Amino acid sequence: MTSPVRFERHDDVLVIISDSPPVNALGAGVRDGLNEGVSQGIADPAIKAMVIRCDGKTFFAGADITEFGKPPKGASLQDVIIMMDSSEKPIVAAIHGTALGGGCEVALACHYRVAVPSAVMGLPEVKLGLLPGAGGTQRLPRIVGVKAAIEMVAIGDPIPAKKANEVGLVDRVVGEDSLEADAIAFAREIADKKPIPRVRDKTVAPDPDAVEAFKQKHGKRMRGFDAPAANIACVVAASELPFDEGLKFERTEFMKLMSGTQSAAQRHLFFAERQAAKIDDVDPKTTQLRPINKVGVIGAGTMGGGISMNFLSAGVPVTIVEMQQDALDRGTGVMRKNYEASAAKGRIKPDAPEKAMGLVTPTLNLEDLADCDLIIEAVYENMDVKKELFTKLDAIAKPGAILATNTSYLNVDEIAAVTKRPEDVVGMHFFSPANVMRLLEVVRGEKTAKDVLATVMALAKKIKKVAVVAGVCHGFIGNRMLSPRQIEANKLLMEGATPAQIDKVHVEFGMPMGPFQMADLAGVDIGWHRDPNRIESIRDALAAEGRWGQKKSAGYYDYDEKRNATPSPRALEIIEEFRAKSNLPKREITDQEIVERTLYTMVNEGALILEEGKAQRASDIDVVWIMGYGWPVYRGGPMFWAQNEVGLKKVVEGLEKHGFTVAESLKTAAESGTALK
Ligand code: T1G
Repeated sequence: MTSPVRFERHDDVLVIISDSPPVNALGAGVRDGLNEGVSQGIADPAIKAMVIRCDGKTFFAGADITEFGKPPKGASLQDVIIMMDSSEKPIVAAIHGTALGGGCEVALACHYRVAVPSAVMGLPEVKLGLLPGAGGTQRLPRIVGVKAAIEMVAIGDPIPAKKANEVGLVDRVVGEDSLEADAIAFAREIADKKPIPRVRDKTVAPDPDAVEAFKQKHGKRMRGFDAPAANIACVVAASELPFDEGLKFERTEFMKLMSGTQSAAQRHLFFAERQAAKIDDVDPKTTQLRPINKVGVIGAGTMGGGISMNFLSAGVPVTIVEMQQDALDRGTGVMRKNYEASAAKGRIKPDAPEKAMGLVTPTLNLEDLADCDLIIEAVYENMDVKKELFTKLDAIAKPGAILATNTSYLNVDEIAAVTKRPEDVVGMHFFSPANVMRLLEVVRGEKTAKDVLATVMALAKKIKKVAVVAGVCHGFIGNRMLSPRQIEANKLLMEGATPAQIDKVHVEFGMPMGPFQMADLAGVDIGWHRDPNRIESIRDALAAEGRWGQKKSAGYYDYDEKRNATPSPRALEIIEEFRAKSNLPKREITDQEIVERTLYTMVNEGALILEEGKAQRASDIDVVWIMGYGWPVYRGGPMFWAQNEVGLKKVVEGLEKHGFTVAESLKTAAESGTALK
């Protein structure tokens, strides 16, 4: 098999080129090729310097993640890097695209680095539950210092070439279109410079204050993760240990993470997120997408405004429709305020709010949507209301316009059936706040056309959403699994558990909040029948007493003016009063029972969803729950967690112990030791 790495001699400079699409991942072939190329350059007396670069869209974007967990093949990245580092002839890294992870470490092992302006460099291993395993945690701080290094490795975001040049990570920013020529010229410039600069020869001063400050600032987002602390420990080691001992420390910490469940979960998510974008029976390469140059959004409330912002931020004009002028003004006002708040925090450019709002056309007339390529409704969650609206849209929208509903639960086929164009109807279920949450459930109706699906999936990527295709069923994927969790949580209250106990189990598990904290946030009165005399559940009893959650400073919990929650004696009284009426015996509930009844039941529902074909694959379900509900990334999603952390046999036993009917596919998978697909 031909090597993905070739060598080209330019007089006294040897250029070593990797051509391994899609991202020049440092797989065995690339490592062997690098090894061979550098060895040749060192051995060849005519060669005075070397340049390493990549063809395609990027410099090495890291180790080949698909190789992890498999028997190692070819030269190890560590060995290649040691050989590069020790070379008596200078090596120049010529960087474009995304020099990430092992790619950045290869660049750090070079003696010089040049980059095009659009290049970025980073060590994102922490996002995979890992740390740079080829010297990155030891070399990076020796260039940029402890403070900057911790930011880069413990958060994992890349930095642009200009910034890299400012902090010394890149020696020169060269021409965007003349990387190779400029890198060769640079190599000639430095070929005879002595001593050859080796990052390993530098030292880095300890900076305990920076370490402490980082932990203070980012402690919350690091909660539950193993990798961030390990990355920080390695950077600290770089400031305290000689280089080779620091390398050993890094290796030990790397192997600990690599063998843990968290990294397996985070690597699973990396591929799951990309897999979710693929529709098994729709080939994006042969499917002509519909052009989406103008979007219509009906409803300027929280959802409609948030949905609109996604398109406006991507530069797509939006016509936003409301029934009343004051609602329209309020909606666009909230959008402007959100943009201005982001600009004030430096999250977007100062002129971004004006640019985005300049693309909005507010109107009270549905007819103004006639020229839109995609119309998304975010009106009241009621089937009659939606049907009436889609009947009107069918008459107004131009031929070929995609008609999307943002419904969270309702039957998309039923909505499509009122139109003469069911093939143009699709569900686009955004998650609140719609301009923040990355998940988009794309609900595929029975008649939804393939080009409509492909168009919406491509559009999702453009507006930076992670789209997952769901089939038509009550609650699609995410909310359908939320349902058994809520039912069991409510039953557990009736049997003696408290909101605080149940929520604590979920928060300690890694969820951002538990079921009752979520109810108070969303509103205890959401979906309530509004009859204070009709008390059929604990929720009714709370709502009847005006305990509607955070917005009323009282729900399942009491809230102070800063919305800090404390267990509520009154809520516990209400629960006890209602419970007593049911004659249900009150008993001690264990945390394990709460896990089994609220989380195992979610997995069971996920198995049913797969059986019914309402999700394409188990990993899609994981993506939904991580991106839409805050399932802890380091547990890989409900289906991954059940299979890899708990074990399906244990899940089935737990469900049967509490009398649940176990999904056939779950039982079969548990018995046969296979995975849910
Ligand atoms: N290994 C294997 N495959 C990879 C890959 C990688 N590192 N990166 C991307 N791919 C695949 C991806 O699955 C997809 O495949 C295709 O390439 C295009 O990716 C020792 C241990 C580089 C910014 O974490 O961040 O180095 O779906 O859709 O949007 O210290 O890919 O087409 O079949 O994402 O243009 C560290 C991970 C690894 C970088 C490009 N490196 N990659 O984004 O394309 S660990 C990373 C990315 C490591 C060392 C440690 C992005 C990208 P398919 P894509 P993109």
